[in-house]
Amino acid sequence: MNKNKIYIAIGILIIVVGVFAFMNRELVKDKGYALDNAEVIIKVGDLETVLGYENIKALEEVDFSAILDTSDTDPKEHTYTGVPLKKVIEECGISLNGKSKIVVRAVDGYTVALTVDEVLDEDNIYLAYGIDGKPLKSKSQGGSGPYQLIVRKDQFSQRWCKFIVEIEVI
Ligand SMILES: Nc1nc2c(c(=O)[nH]1)N[C@H]1C(S)=C(S)[C@@H](COP(=O)(O)O)O[C@H]1N2
Ligand SMILES: [Mo]
Repeated sequence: MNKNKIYIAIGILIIVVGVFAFMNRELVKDKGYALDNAEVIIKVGDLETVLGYENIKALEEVDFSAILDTSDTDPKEHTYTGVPLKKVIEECGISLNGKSKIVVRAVDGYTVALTVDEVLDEDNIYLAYGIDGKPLKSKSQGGSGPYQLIVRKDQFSQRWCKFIVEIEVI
């Protein structure tokens, strides 16, 4: 048996193990931060724009307070991080002029409809990706993100659409 062949085989094995270790490191990083490949589809007619976390974060990031009140928890104020929903729509070159509603859809089929007036209202409707200084985790990680609609004026949080996948302007 040629000794060189053994060395070459060992060398290849070391490289393969190294590559897998590197890939795994990337996966582990994703687990801690769901936002890395979090995308939202913005739809108007046949036109679809896909926005990633970097596109959204760059719009007009703000921290704001909102009171989460669910059927099985007492009202609790949180600090959310996100961007006004109207900025997200504008970013896609969509004008709300003459439109009738904005429909927000989630991965579990949950759907929330908003009027144009509500979306244009100051300081009410946000696309959030952070809560109390931490990223919103995805559904599979036990969170309400990576994106959640926050309607500050909605007293019982029932329109705070979790796990958003698509926003359609109609
Ligand atoms: N995608 C999705 N979003 C949702 C819901 C849901 O079932 N699915 N429930 C709503 C309701 S009724 C409440 S009170 C808030 C908070 O829900 P939580 O109790 O799961 O935090 O999310 C809202 N958004
Ligand atoms: Mo609820």
